[in-house]
Amino acid sequence: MKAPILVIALLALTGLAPLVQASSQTTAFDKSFTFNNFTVTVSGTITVDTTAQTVSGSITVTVVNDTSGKTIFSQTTPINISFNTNNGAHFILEVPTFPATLAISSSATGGSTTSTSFGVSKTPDINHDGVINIMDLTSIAANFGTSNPAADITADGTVNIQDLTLVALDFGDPIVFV
Ligand SMILES: [Ca+2]
Repeated sequence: MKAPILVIALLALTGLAPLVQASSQTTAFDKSFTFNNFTVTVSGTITVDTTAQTVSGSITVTVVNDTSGKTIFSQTTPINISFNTNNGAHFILEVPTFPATLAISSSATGGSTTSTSFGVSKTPDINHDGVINIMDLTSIAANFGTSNPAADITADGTVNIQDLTLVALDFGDPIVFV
């Protein structure tokens, strides 16, 4: 007598499943950060598809010089990134500001809820070869304890464990040039 009940239960679950968790969800965001005398604003819309394993959408990055009040950078960039681990992608938005190239370390995660997170620093691609790898970790190590601004990517005045940790966190991540 249990079998029919099980069938009904399974049918009910099958009907509910698509409502509980869609594979593709879109989220909007608008966040501002203060870094190294700049105000950096990151806004846009991102869709995370956990079936296709893609992150897509567009992100607008605006950088204002806090001293002059002038907008020194403003650009909207399309995002199309594939991922094959976890429920989302981690990527770097590289912003061609002068004298330091800024980077926005970005995460977009799907699943039951879609979320984004961002953090601003100088670019962790210290030698500017388009990849974040052992060469960049070596640059941090070689300048450890100094005030070399190229390796002080957190801009706190000293090349230290925080810079090393940031490069390690961003290691191998795709770089999107905005
Ligand atoms: Ca590099």
